[in-house]
Amino acid sequence: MTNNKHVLTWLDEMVALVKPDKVVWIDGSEEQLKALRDEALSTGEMEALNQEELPGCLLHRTKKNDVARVEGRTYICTKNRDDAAPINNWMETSEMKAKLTPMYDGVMKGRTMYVIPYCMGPIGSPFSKVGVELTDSIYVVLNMDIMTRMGQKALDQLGDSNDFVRGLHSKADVDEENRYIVQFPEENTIWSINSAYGGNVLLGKKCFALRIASYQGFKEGWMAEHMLILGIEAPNGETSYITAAFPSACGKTNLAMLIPPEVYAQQGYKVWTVGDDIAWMHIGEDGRLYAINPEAGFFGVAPGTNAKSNYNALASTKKNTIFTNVAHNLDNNTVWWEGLDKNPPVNAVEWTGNKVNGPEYAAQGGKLAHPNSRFTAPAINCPCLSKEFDNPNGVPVTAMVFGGRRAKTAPLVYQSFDWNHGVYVGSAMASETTAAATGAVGVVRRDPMAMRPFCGYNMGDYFSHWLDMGKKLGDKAPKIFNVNWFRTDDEGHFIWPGFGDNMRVLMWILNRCEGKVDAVETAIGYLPKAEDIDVTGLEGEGVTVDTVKDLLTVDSALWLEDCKGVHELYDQIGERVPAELKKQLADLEARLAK
Ligand code: GTP
Ligand code: SPV
Ligand code: MN
Repeated sequence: MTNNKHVLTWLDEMVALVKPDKVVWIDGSEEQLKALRDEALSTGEMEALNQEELPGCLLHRTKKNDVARVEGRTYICTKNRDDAAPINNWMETSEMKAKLTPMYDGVMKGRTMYVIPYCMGPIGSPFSKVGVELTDSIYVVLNMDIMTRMGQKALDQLGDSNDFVRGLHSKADVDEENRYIVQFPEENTIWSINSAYGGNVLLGKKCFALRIASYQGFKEGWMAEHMLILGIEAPNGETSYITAAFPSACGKTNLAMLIPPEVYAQQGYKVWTVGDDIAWMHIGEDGRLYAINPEAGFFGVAPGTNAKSNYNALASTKKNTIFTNVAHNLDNNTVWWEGLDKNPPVNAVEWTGNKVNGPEYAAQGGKLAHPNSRFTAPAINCPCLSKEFDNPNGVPVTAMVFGGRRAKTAPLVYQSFDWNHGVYVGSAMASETTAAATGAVGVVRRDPMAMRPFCGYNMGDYFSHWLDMGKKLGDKAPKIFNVNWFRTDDEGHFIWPGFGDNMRVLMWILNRCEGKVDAVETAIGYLPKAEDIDVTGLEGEGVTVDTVKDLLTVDSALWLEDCKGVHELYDQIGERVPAELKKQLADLEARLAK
């Protein structure tokens, strides 16, 4: 399929290491994919679902010990410690290779190795980059087919170039004690072993498009961010684009596909999805920042997805989708998860593979689907997919938004004073942890720019890179905002209705960017006047201007306490934290103390 000697030489080396019985090049043809699906069905790796209701859809269950990213076993390996540590797990490059090489030695004996050439970003885009993933998992091949532009076209894009990411994955024994997800950014290389789940093994996604790409962006002057990209089309036909960074399972897919509330739909506003998880951003010829989505599909959280909360996401999963760790509804051979509807199937197989009576099981507090169960859906299925999805130049970014789950501190929305202050706001992000990674759920942790698990180099250098990008962009830089959909009342209920209604906040953001609306200058940034967030149509849900006022309150004592957490983070990152950000923090504390 290729004469690229860099690819072939590396492949020979890896084959000699893992010693597969057979090597199969993935060309991306439907014929080859069909044969692989049939094979996975025959071995039970996949189950076919109701082909009338869910044509082309498959169900997969992972091992119980392999259901999420494993941050504790994810490493960034560089020659020098300070180039990756201390936020990342670090090990010196050759030391890690020496540790893993015996684990890979002969690991594919008796197995087939699939060679997957794939392209992150539209084929033909100057901003796209190619990777090759070697894997012993058909599940990986079928998911990569949905998530990336895969096969011969990726090799054509690469040509003779040596600029490709070398990914080696083996599920091995799916042994969690020997699970490693390792990035070598200085060598464009990823080694993943002993997992067969999502972000650990679909190497184009977090491993390449964020960890390796963030380092490439640092070296080459662009940005790889954990951000959705959406367009809001005004009644006059003009579309403005917003990118937003929220930590895992904090609402990117939902926001990217939101359905405008009646008050905006009536006027002719439309929302278009460009991406739901990752944005690669470059400065364009006109000096503005342009974003592409490097992915071709959505690896979305299933629980909570329903026709009301996210119609577009649900619609995206109706054909050619792979479901992982959801419940199997045996009554009609479809799938179910918590929050799809209120009726768990009576005749069900829960996500670990046991037959259960759904309603009884749920009544006892059992979860039929794993909280981090996911769908892998082709982007082309999405009813609101932007017509710019394949635009090789990307879309111009008007506003950037940061956000997380904060029960108390952060207001519904505020705007940073300027780019550098906005970088501070991103660096100070914190969120309650979710099921997207293994470990405790609901603990507040600092997650700068939602990149804590995904930054492929020193976080201090990463902050400097953000500040540098702002210098280059000058007055063409996007405006930076912070949002929080997750404030709770005294009973722990979310106060803001969220989902589609988040558009009300996005409209304030765009109005600010267009200079159409005033704001109140406060210690933390510019806050909206409550009446400038349109709540028309929310009366039924008890949301009024007073609710918005409540959501916009800022408790200085809580904020000063929170600043301590930022100090701790900066201390932990150490000397590479830019002086500018330390000054921003000191200035904020001074304003709050007044
Ligand atoms: P990753 O794929 O892990 O990066 O997650 P994500 O950021 O795309 O999050 P997603 O949109 O899948 O949402 C995760 C969870 O947050 C789901 O359970 C949603 O129902 C919930 N959620 C999303 N948006 C909102 C919102 O506006 N309000 C509330 N209360 N919950 C939300
Ligand atoms: C996330 O955790 O941010 C995800 C899912 O998007 S995974 O691909 O597993 O990283
Ligand atoms: Mn994500």
